[in-house]
Formats: sequence, structure tokens, C-alpha cells
Amino acid sequence: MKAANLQLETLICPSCVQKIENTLKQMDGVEADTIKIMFNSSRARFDFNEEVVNLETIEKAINNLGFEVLKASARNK
Ligand SMILES: [Cu+2]
Repeated sequence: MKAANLQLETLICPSCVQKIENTLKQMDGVEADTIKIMFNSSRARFDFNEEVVNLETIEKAINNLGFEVLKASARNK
């Protein structure tokens, strides 16, 4: 299991947060109950199973929603 920390482009409204959260929740390998999206700092944190999904795929899913990922890191848990 890995813990991801993503710096997103500045989130403008709470519905951005909701959209990103819903997308992450639906992704295989992302631990839904660990997802935290911080509106004020435009950050996303969550745990994921690196045997099921990688960070690049998750970034792409966020990009497909129309949001840029400025920085992404993951550390082992
Ligand atoms: Cu919005």
C-alpha cells in the first residue's frame, strides 16, 4: 500500500473537490475511505494499492476531468 500526496491546480469551488473525490472513489486500487481532498491547499491525499493501479493512471483520470496535477508523490506505508 502507498500513500499518495498530490498537489493540484488551484481548486476554485467545492464542486471541483466533489468531482475529483467521486472519480478517485470509483477507481480500482484506490482506498475510498482514505481519500482526503483539501480545498484550501488544493491537495489530494489517499492510499492506493500499487499492485492494482499506479500514480500515473490516477493522474490521468484527474487530468481527464480537466484538472492539472502539479506534483505527485507516493510513499510506502
Ligand atoms: Cu469547481
